[in-house]
This record gives sequence, C-alpha cells and structure tokens, in this order.
Amino acid sequence: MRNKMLKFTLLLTAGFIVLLLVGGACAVVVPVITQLTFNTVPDMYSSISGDGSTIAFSSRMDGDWEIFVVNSDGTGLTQLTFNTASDEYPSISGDGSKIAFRSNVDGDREIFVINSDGTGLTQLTFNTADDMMPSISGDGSKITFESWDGDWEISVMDSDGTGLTQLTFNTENDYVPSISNDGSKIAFFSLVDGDNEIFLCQLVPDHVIPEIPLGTVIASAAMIIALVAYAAKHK
Ligand SMILES: [Ca+2]
Ligand SMILES: [Ca+2]
Ligand SMILES: [Ca+2]
Ligand SMILES: [Ca+2]
Repeated sequence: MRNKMLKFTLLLTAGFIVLLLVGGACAVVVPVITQLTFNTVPDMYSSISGDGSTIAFSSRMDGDWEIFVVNSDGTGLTQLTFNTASDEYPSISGDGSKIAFRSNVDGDREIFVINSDGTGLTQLTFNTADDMMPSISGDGSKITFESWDGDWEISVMDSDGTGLTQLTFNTENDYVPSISNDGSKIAFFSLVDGDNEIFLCQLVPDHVIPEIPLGTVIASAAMIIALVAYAAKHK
C-alpha cells in the first residue's frame, strides 16, 4: 500500500514537472481588464493614443455628448468640451497630445481639433454639410474624415485646417477613413461597386518640376533665333 502511494506521488510530481516544462515553453497572454469610467450615463467611442498613455472618449456626463480624456491608469479624467451640442467620435494622436472630433455645435456636423490639456480648440470645417468620423494621423499632422456631398466622400486636411482636399468623387458612399501614422495613407470603405469594399488612398507628394539650368535656356533661345534667321534667309 505504501509503495503504491509512493509510486502515485512520484507519478504526480513527474506530471507537474512535465506541465511546468510545457507551460514554460508557451507564451500565455493574461488579459488585465480595467474599468476606467464609473457613472450612470453612456461613455463611448474610445480612441487610445499610439503610445498607450491616453484615452479619448465621448460621454454624456454633463447631459449631452462631450469629449473627455483619461490616462490609461484611470487617473487624470478631464472634460475637454463644454457646450449643449453633440461632441463625439474622438481620434487621438500617437503621443496623446491632439484630439480630432466632430461636433454639431454650429448646427451641422463639423470637424474640430483640441489639445488633450483642453487648450487650442479649433473648428476646421465650415460648411452646411455633415463632416464626420475624423481620424488623426499618429504624428498629429493630418486629419481625414467623411463629408456629405449628396453621398459620403473622403477628405483630408492638415490638422490646422489648411490644405483641405477631397479625395473621392463618386455617387456612392465612401466612409469611415483611417489614416496612417505619417499621414500618407488612408484606408476607407466604399459602396462604389454595390457592396462595401476596402480601399487605400496614398497621398503622393507634389511632383517637383526639375530645375532647368539657365545656360540651357539661353542655348535653346539662341538656337531658336538662329533657326528662324536661317529659315528667313532661305525662304
Ligand atoms: Ca457610464
Ligand atoms: Ca457637448
Ligand atoms: Ca459641416
Ligand atoms: Ca462618394
């Protein structure tokens, strides 16, 4: 009986060692989920910075939609917008310093940008159509969004509102754009072929016209003058 117990204990120990060895060879992901907001109103549309430090989101904490930020450890909850309009769909830059969002504070939906410390609130679009779903590049330089011209189209602009450029021109819906870290690539989906497809738009820098050396211009002009003179002489 005692021998049987000893054998069983040895087997059990060996089994644990094998399990430990196998377990040691596996990468185990342990999810740690942390609740960051605690209230009785909707908190939605979270966007986390590329460095993982800051989360922007929309909340109805003050009775209508506002933009908030919170540090990823739950500290530093800060309300950034204060109005009676709907401020929603924040998109936060890579270092967490800049947030693009949309608001209907002027009567229709427009794109805004604000610093995560609450300074620098700036309206970037000014039109009577709806401008929605902003996505700010990781470096904070560009913002892409969808805009209504009878159907949804994709546009892009610098994050100070300059360089506004419409990228799609068709009669189907092009929407929910997402922009790369350096602002050079925009992915979006479109109904252009009847069911939704994924598209990529690459923003190629302006073509640079090569500089022509002054000597070449003078030589070319001299040659033209000589040819005209020769033609006049021999007509
Ligand atoms: Ca809530
Ligand atoms: Ca509001
Ligand atoms: Ca608008
Ligand atoms: Ca379209």
